[in-house]
Amino acid sequence: MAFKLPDLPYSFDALEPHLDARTMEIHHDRHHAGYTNNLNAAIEGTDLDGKSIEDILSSLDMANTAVRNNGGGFYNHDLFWKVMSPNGGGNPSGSLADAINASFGTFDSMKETFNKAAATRFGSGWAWLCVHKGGKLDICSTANQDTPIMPGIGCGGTPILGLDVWEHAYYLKFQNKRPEYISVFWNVVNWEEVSKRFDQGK
Ligand code: MN3
Repeated sequence: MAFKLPDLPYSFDALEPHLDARTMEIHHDRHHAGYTNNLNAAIEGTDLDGKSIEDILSSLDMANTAVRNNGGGFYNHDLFWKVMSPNGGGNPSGSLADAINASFGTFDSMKETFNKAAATRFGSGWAWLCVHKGGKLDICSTANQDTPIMPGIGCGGTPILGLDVWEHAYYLKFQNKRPEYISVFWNVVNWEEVSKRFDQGK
C-alpha cells in the first residue's frame, strides 16, 4: 500500500508575504513528492510495506539509507505543512503555553533556543520542538531528513513543531540569510495544531 503525497492544507501563496508561493510550490510538488515516490519504491515488496510511517521510522534500521532519507522526508514535510497556517503566528496558549514556561522559562526564551538550533544546524536539516511523556519539552536539530522519532536521533520524544532548514526551503526568497527565514517562521506557526500534537504526545 503506497504512501500518498498529502495535499497542502492551504494554497501555495497562502503564507505570503512570509513564505513565497514559488518556494512552497516547488517544495511541496517536487521535493515532498520526490521523497514520497522514493519511499514507496524503497519499501515496495519489503516487510515495511503496509506499515504506518510512524511504525516504519520508530523501529528503523538506520543503515537503510533509502528509507531513512525518504521516509524521514515524507514524515517531516507532512508535519511541516500542518504546523503552519495563514492564520498562524501569535502566542501558544493553554497547557502548551504552561509547558513552554515550565521547560524554558518564557516563550521568548523557547524561541531563542529554537532559533539557535535552526541557525547552527550545519548544512541541511531540521530544528524541532519535541514533547516527552510527562509533558517536558525539548529542542534539538537533526541532519538531513533524520527525525526525532527515529532510534537514537535528536532529542527523542514526539516532534510537535519542526522547521525545515534545507536551502530548498528558503533560498529563492532569502538566499543565504537563513536567520531571516527562521524569524518569519514564527508569523505562520499554527499553535492550534502544535497544541493538539502536544496533548497527544505528552
Ligand atoms: Mn524540505
